[in-house]
Amino acid sequence: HATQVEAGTLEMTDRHPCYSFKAHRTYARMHLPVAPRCNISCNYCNRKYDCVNESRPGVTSEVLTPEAARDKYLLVRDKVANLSVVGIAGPGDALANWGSVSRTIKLIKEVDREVIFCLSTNGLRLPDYAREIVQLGVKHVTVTVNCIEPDTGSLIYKHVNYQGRVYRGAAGAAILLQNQQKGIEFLARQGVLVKINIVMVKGINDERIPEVVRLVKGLGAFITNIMPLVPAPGSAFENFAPTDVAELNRMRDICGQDMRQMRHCKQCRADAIGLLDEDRSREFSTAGKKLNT
Ligand code: CLF
Ligand code: SF4
Repeated sequence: HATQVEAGTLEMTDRHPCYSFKAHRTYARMHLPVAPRCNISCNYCNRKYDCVNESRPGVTSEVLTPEAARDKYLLVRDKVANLSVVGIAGPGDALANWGSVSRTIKLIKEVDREVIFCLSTNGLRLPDYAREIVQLGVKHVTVTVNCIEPDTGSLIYKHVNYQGRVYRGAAGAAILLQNQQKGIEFLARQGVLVKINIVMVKGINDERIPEVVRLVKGLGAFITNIMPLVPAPGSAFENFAPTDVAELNRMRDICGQDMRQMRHCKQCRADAIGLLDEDRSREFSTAGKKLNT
């Protein structure tokens, strides 16, 4: 599909440190940890830590109310140069906490018309909230898509909690994958720039990543970010080897023939602040503590 992206959105993207390689040494992002709960269970996740889809394990962060998040934004905006993006990336899933997340966005919009909002989600609830995301003017959404068929999904997702029921194995994965795909297509058609994060896990989904990339390209996604597995202590994948960097880069090269690739991801904390290369979260944290890094 031809994605209808407005010129204004592309201008914003030039100031987005994750979507634009050029921007990442100049423009800073701030994550607001307003999303504590999650509605699925990824085998690479340990719930004590931040959402691994978007952030690295081994650190935990405070959780803020929407009002406290706005106040923190105002404080940080005055101290961090070129702060262009407010992202919501956990510690759980942005759409499993949509009340707090949408309220946070509204409160910040009341005090700042310029800032770019960015959301990261597993995509389960996209069919429910994609329309509201668009109405709020959010133009940058990341969805983590690790596979496109339920059998592989059953190796990655323990369960999916949907409409009051828990679905396990391939049945749960089928719901998740279908909702992800529907949501990505809807957002892309509405001119949202959708980034797809893919966690590369050897022996589980690695060989089929090119198929994932081709599918999401067809749905209108803007860029893919193939990320290494960082085995989280206490997760089902804790004894897996971290993804080999050479293999990761080879996969990015292969997929780069089909689709724009992000290669400068830092697997940030859910409360990260600053340039991607210089996390200043501790400077502004009231409760965040490092656990075991
Ligand atoms: Fe944050 Fe993610 Fe938005 Fe960036 S992070 S919600 S798109 S503003 Fe960026 Fe960090 Fe990688 Fe994410 S470097 S983990 S890709
Ligand atoms: Fe953990 Fe994120 Fe997966 Fe939820 S979506 S289980 S927080 S890695």
